[in-house]
Amino acid sequence: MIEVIKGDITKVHADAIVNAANSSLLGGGGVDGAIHRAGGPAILEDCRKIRARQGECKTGDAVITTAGNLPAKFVIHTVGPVWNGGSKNEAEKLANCYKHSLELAVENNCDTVAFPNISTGIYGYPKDQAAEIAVRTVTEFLQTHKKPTKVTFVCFDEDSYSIIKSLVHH
Ligand code: AR6
Repeated sequence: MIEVIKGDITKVHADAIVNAANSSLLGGGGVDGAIHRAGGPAILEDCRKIRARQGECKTGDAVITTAGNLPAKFVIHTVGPVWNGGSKNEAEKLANCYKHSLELAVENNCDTVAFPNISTGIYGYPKDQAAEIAVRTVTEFLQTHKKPTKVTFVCFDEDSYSIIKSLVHH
């Protein structure tokens, strides 16, 4: 099932929450900053280990770490595309963020996963187009996999909340 809520993802009790990170995996502003602040240094420590092992995280890919002090068990860090007008494969890259995050959640036995609205803040992806991709990709995944059983879209602002909500209830 898909649930849509308005709020702060750092407060959500899901098996995994997803972070809208950047390729460095070393933190930033927006939801990334909030997750590292609330989760504490254990998350950054894991991110550094991943970087040492594989280097940067490519756009559309995802990696998993501890959730530190957060109520979630894991944080899945995915790197959304920067909006560049739409002709730079942004849509495919954004869909990959959702798909790869869900695959990683399944590999780690996560039954509940919470997503922020990836790329729609600092990276400038138009909210309506991003929402359509998010809802379509998650819906397809849930239809073709047994797990996770619940995906929550955690919307920080009223606009994103009403856009996602209208797409999910069709
Ligand atoms: N809980 C849920 N959603 C949030 C929260 C929160 N606590 N805080 C912000 N949002 P953004 P991006 C929403 O900018 O566009 C960082 O510097 C926000 O309103 O966090 O993918 C990274 O390091 C928006 O709807 O991520 C990267 O450099 C959504 O989260 C860059 O920003 C995503 O906004 C990534 O940019």
